[in-house]
Amino acid sequence: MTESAGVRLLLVVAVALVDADGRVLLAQRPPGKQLAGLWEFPGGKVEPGERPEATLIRELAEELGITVEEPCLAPLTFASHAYPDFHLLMPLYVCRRWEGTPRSLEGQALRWVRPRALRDLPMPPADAPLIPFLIDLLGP
Ligand code: 9L3
Ligand code: MG
Repeated sequence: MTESAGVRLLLVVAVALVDADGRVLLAQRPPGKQLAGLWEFPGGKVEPGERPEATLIRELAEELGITVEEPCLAPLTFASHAYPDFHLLMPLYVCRRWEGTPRSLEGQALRWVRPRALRDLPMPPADAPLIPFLIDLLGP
């Protein structure tokens, strides 16, 4: 979190993992966490001094047990949302190649869904506006 002129900016990176059928992996935020129950693109906070791609590689290993090589992370777009107490800025990457099978290592439910079906899942306010970009890229 950085502070400037009273605005707190939180940089979070997220990724659309895309399987061979064009489905995308969503993770459900576990009970007890902020925004519990909502379905999000996997990712997390960028630590001070960390490159965003390194954050994603770290988070994907910690949360899903998969290994991603940096060249497989393609930037797609940015999301942003102003919460009452901070402003979230969230680049979204796309990744189609990884090693291992994503599994829940932090108690989060996981689902593979077609981009069109993302509209039926309750998502955090930063994530929902990303759906049209994925439909453009992957089809419905
Ligand atoms: N967040 C929103 N969408 C996402 C991710 C990975 C994170 N796809 C939001 C939820 C929290 C903040 O970013 O407000 C930090 O996330 P976390 O560290 O609590 O997972
Ligand atoms: Mg996370």
